[in-house]
Amino acid sequence: MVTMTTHDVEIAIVGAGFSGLGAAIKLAQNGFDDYLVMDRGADFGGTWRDNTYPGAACDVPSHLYSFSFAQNPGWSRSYSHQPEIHRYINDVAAEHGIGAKTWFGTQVHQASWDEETHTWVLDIEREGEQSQVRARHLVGAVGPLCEPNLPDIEGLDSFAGTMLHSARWDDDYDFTGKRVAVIGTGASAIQIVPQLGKVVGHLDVYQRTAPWIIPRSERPYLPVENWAFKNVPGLQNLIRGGIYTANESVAAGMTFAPKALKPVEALCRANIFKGIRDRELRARVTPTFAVGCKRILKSNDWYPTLNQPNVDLITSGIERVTADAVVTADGTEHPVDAIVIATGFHVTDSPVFDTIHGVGGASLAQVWDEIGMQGYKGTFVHGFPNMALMIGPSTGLGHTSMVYMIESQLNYLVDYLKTTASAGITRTEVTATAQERFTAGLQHKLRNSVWVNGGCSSWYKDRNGNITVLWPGFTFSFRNATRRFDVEAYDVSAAGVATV
Ligand code: N01
Repeated sequence: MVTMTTHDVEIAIVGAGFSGLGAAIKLAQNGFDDYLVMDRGADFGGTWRDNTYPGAACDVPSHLYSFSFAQNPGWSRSYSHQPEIHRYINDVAAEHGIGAKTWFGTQVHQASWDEETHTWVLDIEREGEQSQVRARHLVGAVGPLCEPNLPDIEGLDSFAGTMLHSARWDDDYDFTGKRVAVIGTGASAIQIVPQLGKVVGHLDVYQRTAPWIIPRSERPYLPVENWAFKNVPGLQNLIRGGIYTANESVAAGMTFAPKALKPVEALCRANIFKGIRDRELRARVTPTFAVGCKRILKSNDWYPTLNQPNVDLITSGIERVTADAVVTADGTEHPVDAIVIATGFHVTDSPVFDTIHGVGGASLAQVWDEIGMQGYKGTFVHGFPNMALMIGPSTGLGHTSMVYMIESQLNYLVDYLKTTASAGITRTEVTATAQERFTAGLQHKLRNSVWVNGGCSSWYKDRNGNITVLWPGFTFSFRNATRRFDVEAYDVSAAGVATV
């Protein structure tokens, strides 16, 4: 009989992107040194490591899209591109020595709650070897945008050319002169298409729903600005604060007063008017839902690319794919050498949910299948003791930096660990009542939001049409809600001892 090696650790962190790295740093800073980070990839960065498609960049300004405790005076542009963000994350990890406690190339196949010992048992595979990690606390930090979603299109499997998902790019594939199809017109596609449009022979862009797009005010920083960011005390904080405040005003429109988004719509319409001369094309790129219902995109080169003679915007739906072509509903065959799938991610139906088993062995997928993706303060889930989910249910944003939300969760996580450690608590489970009340409060706020009433379908909604991904309202209210670990919302006990 083969005995499996078990590694014991106090805190297991799965995922080494912004949130997993942030968790490791905050734990170390607060004296919780017995942690282990695991990630299937080869370095830090998560989504910013995996999304290497041409043009990948952030649509939150650089100074806000970074840790408040690791500000970067050296950002080269007002909006950062993927290689620079990836580098930043790895630099921060190195500065804090997190690599020493991180296992890369490690796939976590399953995580199961062990009621007898009040621990999580993780079945992992590292360098081809199966083993287990046993941890008192589990921090799930894989992020919501990690599992590519392939569209359910007849014949897609039979395509004989090259097929790439935006988040699984092949840097070696040469698009020069090729006939290429891009499926999707979301945040990823609008960055990919202008880059491909420069090199391909012909590009077909398959649009199911036109997105709202505002101009992107990106520019390189001047050396004098970088000098000032580095040397003028408080300047970066001032900039972060300014961007943060401006973004929060959009939150009000999205959640409480959708009419307040009218100026944003006017900006988008002016962007279309300026970018596209052809009336018929203008009509096809003009969205028919309320601005803000889906993520508002930022681009200066999307519309100009659609005007190019080598680019076609195809709005007749895709009927099927053959070995060498995309066939549209109007019966036209569009021959292609490569298909780029930019259809997003499994967010509310992530396969990761099947791999986490809580009390009684029920998986997160089974539990959420019944009640929808819900949790408490975006972090803890009833039925899954001692497990904190970073960017968990109801923490997503349509208007500002996720790093702010992550840092709020980190406050909560650290206070949870301090509270339970000092009281000798080994099992902490949010009560069903606390979770239900919290969820009901969110759904109440959401009922007037543009995400619900804006007339669109989006990845913000689950299969029942409920918004379980987004935080409704201002992010400072999430910061306030997570400032202190409110142990009274939890059932707590110590190993071998009844509920205390
Ligand atoms: O994915 P999406 P994404 N046939 O789900 C279409 C973040 N991000 O990867 O709108 C044809 O938004 C779908 O059409 P429709 C950001 O949070 C950020 O682009 O459903 N089309 C849509 O057009 C973002 O929101 C950045 O009708 C199909 C597209 O595919 C999130 O990641 C950059 C289809 C999917 O859009 C996801 O963005 C990139 C089908 N069967 C990503 N199925 C920045 O910071 C889907 N579609 C800039």
